[in-house]
Amino acid sequence: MFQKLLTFSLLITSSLVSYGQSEKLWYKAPAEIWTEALPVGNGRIGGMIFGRPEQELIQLNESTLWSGGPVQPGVNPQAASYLPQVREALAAEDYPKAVALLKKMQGHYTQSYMPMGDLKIIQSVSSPQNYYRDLDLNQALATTRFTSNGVTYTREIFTSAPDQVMVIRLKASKPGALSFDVQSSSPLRFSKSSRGTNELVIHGKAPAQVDPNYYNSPSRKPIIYEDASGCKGMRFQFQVRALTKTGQVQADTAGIHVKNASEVVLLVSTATSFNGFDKCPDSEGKDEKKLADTYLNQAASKAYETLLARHIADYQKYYKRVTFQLNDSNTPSTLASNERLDAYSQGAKDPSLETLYFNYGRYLLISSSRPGGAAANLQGIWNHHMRAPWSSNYTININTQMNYWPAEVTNLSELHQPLFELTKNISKTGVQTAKEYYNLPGWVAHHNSDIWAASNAVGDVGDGDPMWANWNEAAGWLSQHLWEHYAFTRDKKFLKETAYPVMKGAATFLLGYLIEDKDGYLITSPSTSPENSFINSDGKRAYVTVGSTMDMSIIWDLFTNLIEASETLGTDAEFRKVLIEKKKKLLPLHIGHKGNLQEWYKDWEDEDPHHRHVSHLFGLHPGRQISPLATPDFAKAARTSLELRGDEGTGWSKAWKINFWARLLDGDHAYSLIRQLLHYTRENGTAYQRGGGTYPNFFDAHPPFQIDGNFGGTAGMTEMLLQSHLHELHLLAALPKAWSEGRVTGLKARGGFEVDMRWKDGQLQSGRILSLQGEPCKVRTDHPIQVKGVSAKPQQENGYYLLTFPTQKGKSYEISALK
Ligand code: FUC
Repeated sequence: MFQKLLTFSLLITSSLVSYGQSEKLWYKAPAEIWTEALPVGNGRIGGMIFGRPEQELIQLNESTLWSGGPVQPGVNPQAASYLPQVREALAAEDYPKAVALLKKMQGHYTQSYMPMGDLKIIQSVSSPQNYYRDLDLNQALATTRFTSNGVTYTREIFTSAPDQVMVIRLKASKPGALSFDVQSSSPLRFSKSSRGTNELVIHGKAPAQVDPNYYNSPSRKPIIYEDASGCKGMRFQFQVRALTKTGQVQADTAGIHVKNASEVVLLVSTATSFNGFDKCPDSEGKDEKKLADTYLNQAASKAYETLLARHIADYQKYYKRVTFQLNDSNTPSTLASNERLDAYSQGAKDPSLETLYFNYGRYLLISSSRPGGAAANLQGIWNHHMRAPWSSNYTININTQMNYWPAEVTNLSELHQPLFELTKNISKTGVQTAKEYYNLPGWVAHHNSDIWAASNAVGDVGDGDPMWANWNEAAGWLSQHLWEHYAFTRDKKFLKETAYPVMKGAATFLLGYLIEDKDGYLITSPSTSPENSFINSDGKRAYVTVGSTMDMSIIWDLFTNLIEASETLGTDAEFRKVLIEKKKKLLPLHIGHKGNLQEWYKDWEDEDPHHRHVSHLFGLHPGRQISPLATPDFAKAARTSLELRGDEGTGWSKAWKINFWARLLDGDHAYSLIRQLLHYTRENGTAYQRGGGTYPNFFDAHPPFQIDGNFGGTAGMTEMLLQSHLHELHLLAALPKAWSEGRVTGLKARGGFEVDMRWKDGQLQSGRILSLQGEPCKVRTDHPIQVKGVSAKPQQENGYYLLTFPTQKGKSYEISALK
């Protein structure tokens, strides 16, 4: 049938699609597989829409539906006693011994993010024609349309944040021509009931334990529902109600049966019993039934048009803050989004495909991370696997952080909040972990977490490979996000009440953890460089060592931010003094024999020179320790490191490299990585099977699907346009030749600035800087600019122009090229 659809679809496409689209994903055929389906979400409820005429499938998620319950204390009571032995082994360079001992410092694996269920709409459709489906990023609205026997059927789907339901409207162009059945099910344990004449309810239960997909315990099943000892799993409900003024509706446990209607609205309401990271979701859980009922009844009291208008207004409050346009290409309007991506992968120029990807990143963040909700996980909120890749958890040695890179810079600051909440929770379990696993004060976190805010080294006590499991610098990295939120917003209350105590707790652990090396430098021990390995002095592969560059750079970053924070707040002078002293003694960056930035304590060879992690460049991005402007030698070494690593990598690795090259002020190299990240990737291996790319639905292909690449890509594009990590606004910092003409509005810079820019022939023409805090503004440009009403003239410095001017809070400043 789908082949047929493809042929018929050509008839209608040209009238529906505007030239060079950057705000719509659209297709000529329904999704056959998950990575062709289109995501909708309100931060909590997620749906993947397949757009199938006869058997529509909407795969559902709820962001708090995870396996398991609160982290158990006391899993490994002996753990801390191994720390001195690990350190001794490392001092003696006995790496295998250190690894064996470190395995004894692990706890349980994290729990897994669960799928919730499937909603099916079964409609008998003979020979569908004129098929079309899309996802409109401007309105966060998905539409499927087709004709059959002269009737046009239209389905519109959105997930509303203000009304907390998914809304599906089905319409037939001919009165009474709409007949279908709604069915629901769940891959988890569930029972079904019907309510009244028009409702279907799924009552479900998540497992008490789900092991990661890469781990098979010798002693238990990977999915366990009955856990006699611990807390039983989370409950959930999803309810579907059909509302119509026409036709007949009847419900039983087999489904909702609609006959001869003209228009029907289906409301999908969901809730779980999740009640916080430290509450058993069963015995101390919320009343999920009551919650789902309330959302459903409140939404049902509103007309479809009202629900839609409220949804669009809420969504656009975020989405409209930023616009980004590039000089347009000759994209033929008849190409569907997957075909466009394919053509692009083969070298076609399509700037508005790049801005579409940028807009999609913002769409995905607005749809997967809302204040008060769970943080976006490895798959955002969209997952259909029982044992998802890497548990679809919070992988905090890069991935979760990358999810939030676009938050501040693309003016979505509030959406950063779920990560702060997660960080606060981890800082609480992290105190226990610091005590139990290291016998140290403060808090610590390792490379994985989950909705229960796990902070221990994972590995089922001994199974995890310390190469990834025992990396213990996540607290510093997560703390960076708290500081960045302050840096962009200047919200002192947030800095004082939320950020500072968490940052201080992370530093407190580190002050206890750092030890002196033989030269008197402070180093971490044990230490890894996430998931990478080296060839040690005996020619053997090793990966646990001391003082990796990433560890030291994260600590440098944390101490630097904390020193600034305590100065800003005028608190903790004594503690600040300690940080200043210790910061001076941190093991510094080193340049290796290849001219590269050294990744390891010693100048060892890489075991895998093209490894996807580029952890040692943390100081270049997202840190601010290395920059071509402030530390040119280290920036040069970082460049060499990137060249040695090569551009290949997973989706997120390529996305990170866009950010790195942008920070090296090399727009053309960053751009070549955008082209690689947008490499058309198919699940079935038919084409382009190399790592790292973009699926037909524009989800990032690690592969498999992992959302970080989408977010990292959007952030990287922003970093090419505007940088502000060096206490100045660097306009068009890494503009590639391919983006010679364009316009962006609403980007945010540190210090409380909002920036619009218009450029031509690669040069800034005009723009606007809105000062939200009244701080002095220092602007760096390639060519001289002037600010209306400001007499100061730009000063030349190393090929750049610097212009500093005082600003008034709330005032906009017009900028233009100085002719
Ligand atoms: C880390 C990465 C993998 C993947 C996983 C979720 O282990 O090295 O590439 O992104 O996290």
